[in-house]
Amino acid sequence: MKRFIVLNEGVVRVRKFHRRLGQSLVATIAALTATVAISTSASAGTNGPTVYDASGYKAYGIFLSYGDHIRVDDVYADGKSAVVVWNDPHLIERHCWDSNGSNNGYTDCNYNIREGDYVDYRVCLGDYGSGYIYPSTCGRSVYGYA
Ligand SMILES: [Ca+2]
Ligand SMILES: [Ca+2]
Repeated sequence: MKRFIVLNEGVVRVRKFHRRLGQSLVATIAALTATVAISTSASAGTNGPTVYDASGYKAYGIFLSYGDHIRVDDVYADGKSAVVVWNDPHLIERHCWDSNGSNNGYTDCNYNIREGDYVDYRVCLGDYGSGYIYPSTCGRSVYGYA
């Protein structure tokens, strides 16, 4: 406002200033809108909780919104692998397996999911070779937002 008063000396300068002010306001609003849009989608990203298989101690998984990672960890030596079963927003079932043995750290699956998309997932036990997942071993479904 102070700057406006200082520039309010000649009509031409004021007009120029108004034009510039208009442009900068448009630019500012555009920038603010972009910021809001970015922060909205960024804040929409929400990690999901850690989930366990039905037994509660043989496998666990998690969804991390930053970078769209799903982690799965086989923590029980029983010849079965751990697998996070998740659905993308098109309800296509996808799998993230820890098939390299138990108790040796999680396996990270790196996806690229559209910002704000809903991801629901659960962790189960299965046979990686055949791809068979034992339905009764699946824990509860939870969700996060990419
Ligand atoms: Ca296992
Ligand atoms: Ca493993």
